[in-house]
Amino acid sequence: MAEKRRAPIVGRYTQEEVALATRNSGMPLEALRYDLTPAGLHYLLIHFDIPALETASWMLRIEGLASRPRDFGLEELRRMPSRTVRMTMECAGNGRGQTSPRYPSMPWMEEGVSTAEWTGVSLSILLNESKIKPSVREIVFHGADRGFDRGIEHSYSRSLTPEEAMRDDVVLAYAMNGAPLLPQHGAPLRLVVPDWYGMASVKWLERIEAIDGAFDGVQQALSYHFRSVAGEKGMPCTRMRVNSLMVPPGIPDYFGRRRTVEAGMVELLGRAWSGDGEVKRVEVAVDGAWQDAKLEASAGPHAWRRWTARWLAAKGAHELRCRATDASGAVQPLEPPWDVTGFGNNAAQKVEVTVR
Ligand SMILES: Nc1nc2c(c(=O)[nH]1)N[C@H]1C(S)=C(S)[C@@H](COP(=O)(O)O)O[C@H]1N2
Ligand SMILES: [Mo]
Repeated sequence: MAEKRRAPIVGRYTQEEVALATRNSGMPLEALRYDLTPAGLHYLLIHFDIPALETASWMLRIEGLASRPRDFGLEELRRMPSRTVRMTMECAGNGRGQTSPRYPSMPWMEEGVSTAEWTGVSLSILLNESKIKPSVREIVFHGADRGFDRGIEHSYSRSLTPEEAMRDDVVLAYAMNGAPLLPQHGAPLRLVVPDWYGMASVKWLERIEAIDGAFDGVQQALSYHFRSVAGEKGMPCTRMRVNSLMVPPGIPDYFGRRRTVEAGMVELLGRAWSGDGEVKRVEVAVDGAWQDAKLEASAGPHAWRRWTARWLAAKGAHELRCRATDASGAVQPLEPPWDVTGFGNNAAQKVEVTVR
């Protein structure tokens, strides 16, 4: 594949980045207060166009190395045993807009994350029914949306190993937060892969293909790799790195978003998550002095965890930060980890505050 990689940018955002940022949308940080992000506040990342799919005529095809390849309609899927997973999903490019030099793409600051309950059929049920052959090495999920990236035309498609695909909580979802899936989130059916960065959760699913090799599609083999220099093969993005955010306290300035807070006791509130084991610790720093925050009970194995901290705010300018540690021992860095494409930036959030 002749890849046309875009040149890195330092400084102001380009018109193309602003256009991507208005088409897609982040979760406003004040929505961190909800356990479940209301559907209209859930972040969105749509590479091409939302495809025009008619639920009545839509079918999901399972094909490739399967002894019983076949099609499923939505009504049939709805009649099968259902499963609901509560899952925090974060875009692998979240935080890219804060790296420098940065890769020209969706310039997320930190709002490319949300939590929803997805209801549908366990993928394993369909894979068992279609009798996937033992020689299968990858399961490919083909979306109906199509376009160009880096000069190559393709449909949005991603793959998983059979081992990942057979996890019970990997679901083909037709509902979100108890309501029918919305067009922008992948209706009539999408894949959801808990613990992984969002790119794995293919929307507008049309076809599932079992293959005996490694899938070489653009979104699998070229995009979504950690690379320290352009051109190298890199390491695929998979599970979400440990991360956390706080609801910025006080009231914002309209244009610069800087916060104004009243002096006195301030209750800080946030969420922490990781795709690599439970969140074990959250710390908050005021002007660089770290203290443990209070972690609330787990909200499920794939969902963010609520935390709170009390801050006796004294008059003046202050910098607030938070950072989480997960069960694997990973802790958020203070500076963005380097990646050419700006993936996996889990650097501790910074909130500038004026206390009056
Ligand atoms: N078919 C298809 N699936 C897709 C995408 C897409 O553009 N097309 N974007 C992916 C990316 S990069 C992310 S982060 C999540 C975002 O899901 P959401 O828009 O429902 O929040 O969907 C993933 N699935
Ligand atoms: Mo993403």
